Amino acid sequence: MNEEFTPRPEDHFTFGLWTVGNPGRDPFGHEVRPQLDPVESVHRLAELGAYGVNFHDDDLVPPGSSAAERDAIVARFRAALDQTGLRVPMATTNLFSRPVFKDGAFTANDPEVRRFALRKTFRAIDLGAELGAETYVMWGGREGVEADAAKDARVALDRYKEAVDLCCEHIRDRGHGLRIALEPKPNEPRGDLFLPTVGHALAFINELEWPDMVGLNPEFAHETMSGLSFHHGVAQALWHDKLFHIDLNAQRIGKFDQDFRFGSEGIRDAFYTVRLLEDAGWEGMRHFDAHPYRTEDPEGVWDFARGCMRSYLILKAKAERMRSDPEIQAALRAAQADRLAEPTGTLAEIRASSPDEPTLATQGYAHERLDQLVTELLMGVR
Ligand code: GLT
Ligand code: MN
Ligand code: MN
Repeated sequence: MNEEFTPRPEDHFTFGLWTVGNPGRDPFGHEVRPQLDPVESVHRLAELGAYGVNFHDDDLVPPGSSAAERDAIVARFRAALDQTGLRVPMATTNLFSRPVFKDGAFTANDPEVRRFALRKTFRAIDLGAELGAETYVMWGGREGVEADAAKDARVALDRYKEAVDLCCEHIRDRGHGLRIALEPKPNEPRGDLFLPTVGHALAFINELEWPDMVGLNPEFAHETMSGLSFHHGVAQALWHDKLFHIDLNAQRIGKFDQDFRFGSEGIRDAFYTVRLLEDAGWEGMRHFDAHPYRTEDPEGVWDFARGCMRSYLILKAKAERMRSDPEIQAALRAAQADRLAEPTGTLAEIRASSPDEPTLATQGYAHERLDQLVTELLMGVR
């Protein structure tokens, strides 16, 4: 194995307990792998060179645990973190698995369900903060609807805002240093989910009580399910200074939420995403929210985890190569790529200018040459 692509903690790679611990259940079939002990995940991920591990409340502390059981589980988990140096940069709440959330959590019609969801979330926020998390991810898996007659989408957004504001208030009141990252998704498990894309979520943040505390956790699979360019969504989140976290995986348009190993599908968008994050000098966590194929046995899980990180590092090396490749750089000049950074001018300058349409209309941008060169770089012949 090439040394150059060996992950190290400074690469900031993280996994969820629910990712490597995914037992391979799907809507048509049962679990194919035994339950994985979170402490074993900590040790294996640390050995592979990851930086951290994230979790839903229920991934770490099984629902129904007593206070004493919770404390014992957390103490044992913390000991594994201390022993390995692995960190917990992000935490979240499971507001989708239990039957109580079938009509939503924060946007459930029944206020008692909403209060139950918020109390569960407050506890998960406290648990995350206790283990050092700086980001709290909010994925509204059940915030949506199938029967549109049953829920007014505008009122549901009132309730969604109310819930996010209450979570911010709880964080402030407790003095936690956490920021919230909303994770958009168009559908699955509900027919339609609220805050379906990066754009919807960005607009929603402007209506919140503490917009500075809330940003985004875009996921490769989720934007791709909508047929959108993931890296454009990430670029816009960065542009608004709202990229708080990122979920990397792989997905083909038009399929179910595949959550495949990063780089296994959509390699071009994956490449441009890595290049974007690296060019931007983004310091956040490169989190892999992906599942091993259902065909893997327990050992194959670690091939999956290694593969996610290795593909990121290979794409990062490709991005560096793109910067130093003279032919690609010449093609970029022919495309006038650098000139996009030139401001267009003041109102007076533009009024006084005389752009010559016929000349401008006939110029070529040499995109065929440029794109072929980048394609060949990705195909490994450059
Ligand atoms: C769930 C979902 C993911 C979210 C996780 C956080 S859980 O696996 O498919 O996209 O990021 O709640
Ligand atoms: Mn997903
Ligand atoms: Mn995700």
